[in-house]
Amino acid sequence: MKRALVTGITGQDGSYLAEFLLERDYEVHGLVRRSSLLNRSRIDHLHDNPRLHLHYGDLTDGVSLVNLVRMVEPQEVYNLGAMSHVKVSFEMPDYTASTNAIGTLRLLEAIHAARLECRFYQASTSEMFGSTPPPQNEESKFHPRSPYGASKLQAHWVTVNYREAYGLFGVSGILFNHESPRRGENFVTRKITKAVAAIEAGLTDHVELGNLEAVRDWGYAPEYVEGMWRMLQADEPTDYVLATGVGHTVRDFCEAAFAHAGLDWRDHVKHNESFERPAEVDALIGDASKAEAELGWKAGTHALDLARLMVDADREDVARLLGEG
Ligand code: NAP
Ligand code: G4F
Repeated sequence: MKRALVTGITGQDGSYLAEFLLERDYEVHGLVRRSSLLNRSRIDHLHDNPRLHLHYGDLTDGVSLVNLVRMVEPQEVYNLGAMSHVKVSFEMPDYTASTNAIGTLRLLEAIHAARLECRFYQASTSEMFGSTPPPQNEESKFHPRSPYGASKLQAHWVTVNYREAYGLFGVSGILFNHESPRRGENFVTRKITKAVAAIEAGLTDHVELGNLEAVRDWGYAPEYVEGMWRMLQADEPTDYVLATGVGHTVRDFCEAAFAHAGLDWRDHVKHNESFERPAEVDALIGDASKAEAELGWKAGTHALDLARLMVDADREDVARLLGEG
């Protein structure tokens, strides 16, 4: 039985990855942060699985990482934990760098110090490309536009460095935006689909958004976690882009989500400049041909289908809440 350690297991991707690994008979160890209220709703349904083990720790606490790596002795480590919100990273740059950049270094050093034969996945991001025009692939220039993007770029290079310096099987997965009904509620897709469901149910009449012109390449999170796993099963460690290859504006996503409920987005979307960023990433559209050729990975769900799928899931949530009321 393989043992995997997953940081960020309570997040969108961590929850899908935990499901995926448990289905493949892995023993899964997840790092969870202490909080005053339990924050595990995305993995509650896995709670009774005897192969799932949760441990307190934090990417800002090197000792917890050293102890955890020594205790678990994982064959695969997936470093998904991060302060993952681009706008918030402008408000918390120090914490963002400590968690995302130095946290990755702490984890890699814990693995190196334990002299473990273990494969390491780093959750890198298309935000590292920043202002480089699309299409972006593994060879494109990095030019991050936020403390988040810069922190992830440092983590990317640290992963490459441990691969080159110590022969670690370290992989940096450069993933473009991927969404799902489990997406955090303050990312734009989920904010929109949740608003559509609430407006349809008469709970509110509008949603406030920032820049509608940004272009993103939105894929479906469960497909992307399979791509992460495939990267760690490859013969050689290298870096891969995962993306759908199709770009849409935030406006397009709004239009599709509202239209799915028979609504016109222009009647319900208000502009609020406080949701704009000090520096925007205008367009991210990925070229995942390397992942397709070497891993047999290809995105199957595209943005506008995703908008409909997420609206349906949020409708069910609203119906359940109203039923309970
Ligand atoms: P997410 O839903 O925001 O989940 C982030 C996870 O990191 C949560 O489990 C969170 O714990 C944990 N975390 C935050 N700070 C931590 C710390 N100091 N120590 C330990 N854990 C910490 O993010 P996601 O969408 O699943 O993304 C997963 C990873 O992929 C992230 O690294 C993200 O930056 C990267 N990524 C995401 C996308 C995307 O489109 N989703 C694209 C490219 C890269 P709590 O639950 O306690 O907050
Ligand atoms: O949904 P977003 O916040 O995602 P963003 O900034 O692209 O970052 C996500 O994808 C990255 C991969 O490229 C990940 F690394 C990162 O962790 C995260 O998962 O914003 C998408 C776009 C932006 O251009 C933003 O300016 O939507 C625009 N937007 C417009 N109004 C808004 C809003 N974004 C948010 N969050 N909230 C708004 O009201």
